[in-house]
Amino acid sequence: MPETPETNDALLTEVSIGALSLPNRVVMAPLTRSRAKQPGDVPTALNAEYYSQRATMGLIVTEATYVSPMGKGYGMVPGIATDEQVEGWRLVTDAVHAAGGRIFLQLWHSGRISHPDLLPEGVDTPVAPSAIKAESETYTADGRAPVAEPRALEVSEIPGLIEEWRVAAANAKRAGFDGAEIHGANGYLIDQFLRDGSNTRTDEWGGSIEKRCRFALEVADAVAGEFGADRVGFRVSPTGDFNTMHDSDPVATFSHLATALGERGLAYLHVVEQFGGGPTHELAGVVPGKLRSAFDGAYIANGDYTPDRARDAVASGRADLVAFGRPAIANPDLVERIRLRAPLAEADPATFYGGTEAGYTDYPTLETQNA
Ligand code: 8OZ
Repeated sequence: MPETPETNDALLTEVSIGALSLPNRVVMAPLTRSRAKQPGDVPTALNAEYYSQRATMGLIVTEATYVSPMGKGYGMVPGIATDEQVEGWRLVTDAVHAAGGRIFLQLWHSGRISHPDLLPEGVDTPVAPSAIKAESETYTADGRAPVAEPRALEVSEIPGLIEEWRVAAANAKRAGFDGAEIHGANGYLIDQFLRDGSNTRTDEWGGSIEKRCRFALEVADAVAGEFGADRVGFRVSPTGDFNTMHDSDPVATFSHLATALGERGLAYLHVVEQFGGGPTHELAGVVPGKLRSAFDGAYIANGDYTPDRARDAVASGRADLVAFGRPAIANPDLVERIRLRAPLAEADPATFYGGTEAGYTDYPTLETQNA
């Protein structure tokens, strides 16, 4: 009998990561869509519909979700800090589970990537390891705006910040998530501590690689304390320059971090190998292999992957799973299209951030498109 496509597709084999058994290796990448209910930054039934439409993907990682109002980096993004937000997320987890899926909440603090209009009443200045402004733009209800200059965190404030991540993880558990992904990528607070372009501290939270990794590892311990390490993942972008990020030695910095996260028994390391459409770092070809061998757990690759490149990465052992961003926006039935080797629809950037169902829940499946 001829082999059917699915029997030889490396992306469509089962895999265990940490405490979870997944039916395939296709991950929905975390994607900011800025459609939470205002005021309050609360997830709604529309968000539940969007995620549940995508429940055939082996694992869904939600959009970046702030752990505290000081960590809100863009307009209309959701949080996991209030009871109303927990109840909103409960709609999402119930809908995804009813559709047979699994979903992790991405826990996030944007640090210096923020703006006075996004911060709590009376606060004008975002926080960061060091008072170094990024050359980035954010968006508020009034449109695009440069991010503010941050102030450097006092040593005395840092334990309270880690506690916010722990509370957020407890809230995520209460909301019914299967686990949490810690956002340590793309130039937000954790990444600002990790890399020496944004962390110039000379106390116990900066300087050596060990000290720059301390914040990330204490957050990982706090989140793992709530969910169990085998339900926690961690996302990094070692060679990404988004949000004015730079490190003098990404191999050393991120190998140290990956080893330490592996020792803690985290379920997976999620690596942004290439930022969508961005420039390629001179070490982009080297770092993934180093991190894959440093980390004792599953490796999720991300960054401009097509199904063919993803199959190749899994079949060759370079990755255990692959996370898709833009293809997951435009193809709710991405897994079925991979199975059939059908063409993928293109996502429309005009509807990435903000708005309602247009460009959000109205992308057709092969079945609805041909009906
Ligand atoms: C682009 C626009 C808005 C948010 C990230 C949270 O890079 C983001 C993000 C990116 O992780």
